[in-house]
Amino acid sequence: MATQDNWYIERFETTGSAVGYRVSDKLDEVQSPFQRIEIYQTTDWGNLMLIDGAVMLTSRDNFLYHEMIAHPALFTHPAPKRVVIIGGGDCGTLREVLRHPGVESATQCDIDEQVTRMAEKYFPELCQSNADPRAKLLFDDGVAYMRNCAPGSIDVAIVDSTDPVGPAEGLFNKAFYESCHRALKDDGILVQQSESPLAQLGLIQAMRMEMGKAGFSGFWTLPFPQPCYPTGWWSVTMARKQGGFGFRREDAAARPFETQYYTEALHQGLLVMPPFMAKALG
Ligand code: AG3
Repeated sequence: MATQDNWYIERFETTGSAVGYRVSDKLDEVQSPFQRIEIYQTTDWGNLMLIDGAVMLTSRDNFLYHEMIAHPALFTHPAPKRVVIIGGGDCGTLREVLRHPGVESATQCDIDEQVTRMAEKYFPELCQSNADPRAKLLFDDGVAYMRNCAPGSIDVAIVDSTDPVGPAEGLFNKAFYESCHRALKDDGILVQQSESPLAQLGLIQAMRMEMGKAGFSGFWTLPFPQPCYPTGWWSVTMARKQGGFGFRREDAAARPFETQYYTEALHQGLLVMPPFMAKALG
């Protein structure tokens, strides 16, 4: 809810900090069977989506997150054709994935159809690839979806979830990662949003541990700015069954689509871990 002076503030008790937006209007609110979704119009950041009070995205800065959860993994994989997105109901990740001409199918499985309905209305630019014949939108339990995937059938699995509480809790443990491991081909890649490297290195470490127990052997965490999330700095973590994190640099440089943040040089730089992260993550 917006405060009396028309600022929406998301407070992070554990870090003693907050992120806030001046809002000019409340556009919508729906209580789905899973969560409460609210949409505000802000004075400077376009529309704002909250889920259970947590900022999910703004029109103005979601390109950072969506480019970074999609392109590094897709340019690390030798030839990604079959992509699955768990969560990602706002369709922003799906749009980035479908920019890759080699992708033959991208299936998005979000538990909550209302997130997509709200995105279609208030973030139509994120949904512009939903009618792409390669796109498939499912509204179902992502944990069950991955469990039932044919073994060795997926090139890249992307987990674009909310924080690891509530509906997303089951996406951060060994059982889920085992399903991902089984569903991925041998050269497949799992990539998951992994919260703030400034505030939640312990969580990132725990995720990598659970992924390791599920059979993944290599991990790489990429930090990037994301002003609308706790601490303003965010991360994605990639995991592989085999192989490293060198990427198709030439293909990334020659990408046949525009990006606002991702470049091959930026990606190259992210193969060097900031020392404080290297120290904690090894
Ligand atoms: N997924 C990450 C949301 C986490 C934000 N956490 C918070 N505000 N406390 C966003 C979905 C974008 N496709």
